[in-house]
Amino acid sequence: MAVPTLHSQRPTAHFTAERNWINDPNGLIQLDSVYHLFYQHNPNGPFWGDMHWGHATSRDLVHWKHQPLALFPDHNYDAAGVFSGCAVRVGDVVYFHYTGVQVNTPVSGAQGRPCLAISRDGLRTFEKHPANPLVAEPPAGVGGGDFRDHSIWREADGWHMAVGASIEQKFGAVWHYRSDDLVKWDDLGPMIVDDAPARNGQMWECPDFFALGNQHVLLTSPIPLAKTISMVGSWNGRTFTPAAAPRTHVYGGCFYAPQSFWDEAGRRIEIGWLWEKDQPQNRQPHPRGWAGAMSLPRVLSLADNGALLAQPAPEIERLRRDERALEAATQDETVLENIAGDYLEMHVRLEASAGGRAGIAVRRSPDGAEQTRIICDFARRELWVDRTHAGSGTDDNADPCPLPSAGDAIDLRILIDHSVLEIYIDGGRACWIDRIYPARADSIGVSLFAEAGIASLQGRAWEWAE
Ligand code: DQQ
Repeated sequence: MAVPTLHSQRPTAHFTAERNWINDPNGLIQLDSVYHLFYQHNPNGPFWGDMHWGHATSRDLVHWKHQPLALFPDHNYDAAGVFSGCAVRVGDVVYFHYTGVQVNTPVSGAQGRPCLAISRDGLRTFEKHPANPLVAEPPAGVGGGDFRDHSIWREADGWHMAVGASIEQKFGAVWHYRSDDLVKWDDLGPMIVDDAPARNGQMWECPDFFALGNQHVLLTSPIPLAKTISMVGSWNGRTFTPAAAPRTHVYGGCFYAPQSFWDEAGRRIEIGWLWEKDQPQNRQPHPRGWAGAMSLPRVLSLADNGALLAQPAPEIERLRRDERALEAATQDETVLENIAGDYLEMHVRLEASAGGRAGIAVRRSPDGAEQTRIICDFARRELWVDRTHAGSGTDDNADPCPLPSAGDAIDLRILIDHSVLEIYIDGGRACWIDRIYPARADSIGVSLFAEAGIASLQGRAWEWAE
């Protein structure tokens, strides 16, 4: 077998900026078959700050083309940053609601207000609206630094907007507005206020709210949890009532601030920001010169039992080359002979003897000194990624992911794109996304291991190529 080329730590199927910093996806929309990804971007350095909106386009959700910067902090009301927001289309006109930050200090926080930019020429130019900021003050009880990020949808009675908020800097909340023209917004009060800040955080950033099947879904990224939570529930036009306590949307501790949109094929597609784990201080320049990646585009759906499912968009399968069968068993560890690399995909069924503990090591050096271990503990009923020997970067003790199904076998779809590892469990019923930075050029091996009992796996694997 040919030795695969070792690429850099920069992912290629996952979007990154050519240089400098990126965070949240913004303004996701498909227009005349072209997908548009806008994103939080500091064009002046590989660290968080000076927020603009970057812009990229794709025809297949796999290959992205960089476009000129879309939104600049060039007005008094957004001088301290063009923060996150969304896009909606009315005929040929696209409306971008974003958070204009006038002042951003550690003391007063980001003084965010809903603002609007409009594109009338197929997303080439963007005009800020003269009525900005569209909402002059945050609602009473919501601090000025705790009011930002937008999700907009249409109902029979007009446009609705959700804004991320906190009540008294204690309870996560989402504020609700309604409009006839996307410019003048009426305050309808909170659509949800959380009452469990110890579990669900204190400020709900980046709400993403949408109908899915006969349910409604709310995704939000609470401060200080550093992760996204999901809720499925019911909507009465004024308030959202989750059917159950919020769930961790993606495990692994680097996926944040996702946004989703309906594409022209009627799919709800989500993209989230993946931060770097080898640069904990996001205000320091990253030595690589670029920082931040987007997750693969993920199709959201509901399972028969109402659980939220996420699966990579099928377009990703176009990267597959040279399908091969995988089959192995071990009481200890066995290196898989017919798959290796830093740009590949495996889809396997992993099985352990009753109550065993087994897993798959990826980005593994031949001597095993460097490796990233995906571990399934069928007794504790948990999966996690052990990054202790994965290379550089912090091991931030991300919470383990509860196994979504019963039994001593699990379906794992593992996608490796250089420094990004995405793992889809049991058909997207759970997901772990991680960042890994092996130092060694020969850390490309894959092994099956058993830590307790016997392990076996069966499945298929592909190297990826553009
Ligand atoms: N990122 C943006 C904010 C948002 C935060 C600023 C979440 O609008 O609340 O870059 O990562």
